[in-house]
Amino acid sequence: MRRVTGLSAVHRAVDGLSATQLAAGNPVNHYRLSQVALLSTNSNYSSARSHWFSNNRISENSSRASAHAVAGTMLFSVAATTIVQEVHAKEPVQAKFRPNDVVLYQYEACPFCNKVKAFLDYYDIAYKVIEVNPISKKEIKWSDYKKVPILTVDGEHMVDSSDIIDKLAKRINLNAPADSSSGDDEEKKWRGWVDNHLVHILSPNIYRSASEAIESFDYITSHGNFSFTERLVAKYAGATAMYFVSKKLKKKYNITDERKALYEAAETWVDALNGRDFLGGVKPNLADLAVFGVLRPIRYLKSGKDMVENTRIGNWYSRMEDAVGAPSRIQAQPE
Ligand SMILES: N[C@@H](CCC(=O)N[C@@H](CS)C(=O)NCC(=O)O)C(=O)O
Repeated sequence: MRRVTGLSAVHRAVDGLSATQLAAGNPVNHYRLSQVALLSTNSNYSSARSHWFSNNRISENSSRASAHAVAGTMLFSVAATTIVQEVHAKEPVQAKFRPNDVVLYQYEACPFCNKVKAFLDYYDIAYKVIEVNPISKKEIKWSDYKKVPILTVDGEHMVDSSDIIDKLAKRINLNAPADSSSGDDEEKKWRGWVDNHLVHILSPNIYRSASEAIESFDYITSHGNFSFTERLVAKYAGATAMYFVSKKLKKKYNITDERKALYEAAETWVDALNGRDFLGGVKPNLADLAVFGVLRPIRYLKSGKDMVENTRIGNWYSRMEDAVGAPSRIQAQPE
């Protein structure tokens, strides 16, 4: 696992937060900001104190009391630095493998799109986002494939989140021989579990009741690309429609109690970790990124909060938030 210093973690986190993201009040960013505040408190404290310490070293007249204070301060600084150094870090790609122009066509709250973003963020690959209007889909008129995510990488079109990630992994030379271990089958198995099981539990949970459906659509419409009227209509019409659709999905995927299914899935995942920090061991693998990615849009909705309160998944989720770090998203040029 790579370690980072407190200050570089703070800089990365702050750098990655654009003004719009901050203004949007994204709950994930709230979490990240509170972490940044915590980290920067420690870092500023230690650097301010070290400065103070060096000034005092110049003085010939430092008293015994101030020497004690300095010693205490240094101890604090060392302790603070040690805590900060436990941060799990991103895994930037070697410059020669880094793609130049990456554009993600997405819905902000779509679990498949968030799976791709978790990969891009963790590997620190800069990408532009085009938010697709789910009603007109005019942003993807050029494409025969009408779902999201769609990723264009230096002009190559990629579709379907798992295929996109496979292609990107190859492109950035992830599966270099030194990396391939007996863990590969396990990684594949759990990536399949995300696509074939975990994602199907999400909709029945976020649209479980009228109030949860409205909460979800409030999030979707405030983060998505909707016109003013569409936003008003979509919030209530969408919530009502999805409330009923989610009951159908429950039947289709044989789910009797959606919350129980979500908690069971979270516990199954923690069992799979088998005491490791990540399924990948000391750092996340593609299965960690997939589980994290699809859970990210629900984490701060009622269902996600319930999941963290009622299962053991919270510690792993926090480690993933640290490892994936701030978004590597960059501003798309206006057309
Ligand atoms: N298997 C695809 C599923 C993609 C998918 O179903 N995306 C949804 C959004 S979450 C979609 O675009 N649905 C069609 C629509 O909105 O019209 C993947 O993994 O990318």
